[in-house]
Amino acid sequence: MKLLVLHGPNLNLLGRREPGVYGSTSLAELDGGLQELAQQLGIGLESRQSNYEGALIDWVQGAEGEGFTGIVINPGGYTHTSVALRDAISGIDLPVVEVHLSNIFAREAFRHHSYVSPVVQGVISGFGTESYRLGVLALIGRR
Ligand code: CA2
Repeated sequence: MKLLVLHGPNLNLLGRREPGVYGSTSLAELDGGLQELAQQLGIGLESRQSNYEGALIDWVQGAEGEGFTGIVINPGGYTHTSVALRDAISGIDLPVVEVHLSNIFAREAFRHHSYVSPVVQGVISGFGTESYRLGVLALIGRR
């Protein structure tokens, strides 16, 4: 089992801006923690971040060919705008879990709709960096 973790736009700023909303953990710390979790679980895991919609789409499209068995994705702002990312996810056979640091339903109305949610296995939103860990556990079938 080898999981791909994808972080969308602006998540490279994690821990450096808006700690009240997104927490004070940096992206490197978050990815380090996920790497540790993967080692404990005996699975492979690789994290990638991009501010570019096309890069995320290319990674989703290529995931199966690269040997990944599932994807945990935080699409960031593209959650609420990207038909193209949704189409890419719906076009692959791998299980995908959508995660969000914040509870998108407790925020502005424009964040309540996700183009991605209908084509993923499930959504985890509002648990900070723990959302990603829960996403990994969900994909390997552990609760
Ligand atoms: O809660 C989440 O994880 C979001 O996907 C984060 C997105 C936002 O557009 C979604 O509605 C919910 C924004 C990511 C921006 O990340 C930042 C992190 C630190 C400082 C500034 C932005």
